[in-house]
Amino acid sequence: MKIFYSSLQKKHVIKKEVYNGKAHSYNDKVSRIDSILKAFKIAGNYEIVVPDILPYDALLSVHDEDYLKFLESAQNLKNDEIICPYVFPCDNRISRHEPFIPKRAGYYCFDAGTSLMNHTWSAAVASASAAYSAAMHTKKTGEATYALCRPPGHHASKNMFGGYCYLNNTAIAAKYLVRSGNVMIIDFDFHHGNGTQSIFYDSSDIFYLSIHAHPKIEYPYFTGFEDEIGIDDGVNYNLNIPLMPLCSPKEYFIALQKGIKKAFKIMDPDYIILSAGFDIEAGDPIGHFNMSIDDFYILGKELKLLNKPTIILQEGGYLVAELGKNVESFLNGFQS
Ligand code: SP5
Ligand code: ZN
Repeated sequence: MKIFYSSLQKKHVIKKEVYNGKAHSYNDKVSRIDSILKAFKIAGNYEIVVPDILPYDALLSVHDEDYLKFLESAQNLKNDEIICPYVFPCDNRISRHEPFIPKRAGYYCFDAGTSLMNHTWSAAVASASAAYSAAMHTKKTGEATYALCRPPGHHASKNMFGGYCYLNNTAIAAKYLVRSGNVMIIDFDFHHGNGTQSIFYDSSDIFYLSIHAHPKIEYPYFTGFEDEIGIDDGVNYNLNIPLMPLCSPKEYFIALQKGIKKAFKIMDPDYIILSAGFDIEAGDPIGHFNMSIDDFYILGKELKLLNKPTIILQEGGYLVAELGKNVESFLNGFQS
């Protein structure tokens, strides 16, 4: 299988995230990439492809231009300088951003746990480029592809970053593919993909199915409830399946199959994009779904049975020591 990845993605390095008023070690560590690459190397049957930088129009197909310009402007930060938003314009969302100051970064952000540094832009663009190249390859050949997207994407909306996400890699790939057919996104990250949902909430050519921890208990808290079904043309093209933290893999697979069955009654897609979050792994520091390495093999196998051209995009997964093995087990199941 072809793996799309660029070493530029490693240059985004954030040390801390704020949670409950305290600084914790940042979960989206660079070592996540090393863990995944190491597992591919050991397995031997993966070919790493460095993506070309995607066209700017691909970014504009999802994100607002002023938001992109803002992210890009963080390139001017000094080494070791970060922007960590902490004031958010909730009642009255006016940017007042001429001249833009870092203290107003909350205009383009929804959580205080995600920061910017000078290489965030180039790393995020490289990550989105991996997704875009993977989508191009799958479209051309029908072969399944995997993009090692880091930073991840599914929390980023058209004009806000958060949840370690800046550019919505899945949405960018979906916008590219939808020009030649219907797209179903299946998001199995532990957290609800609020960004992806909002981008396609009124669309009927891109179906969003997400199975995730219940937002009444887990991040992102405000979205991911069952009653969020889409609006306008998009009604019934958004399907959220929230599960209780600590649910068993058995319950997880039953819920997933139910969701897939329901989704396929509404749309028979030409492409599937997997927002593949491995923070459903047992022992993940911020995810609590208890999936074992063998469960990931089964998950890969079940998704393969849908028998569609599939693009697999990395989202979360923070148990660095096991992450690579779990990703490889999933891809192995997918190719079985
Ligand atoms: C892509 C993705 O998986 N993003 C997840 C973002 C979750 N951010 C909030 C996590 C808060 C967890 N804090 C735990 C600190 C105690 N060790
Ligand atoms: Zn997650």
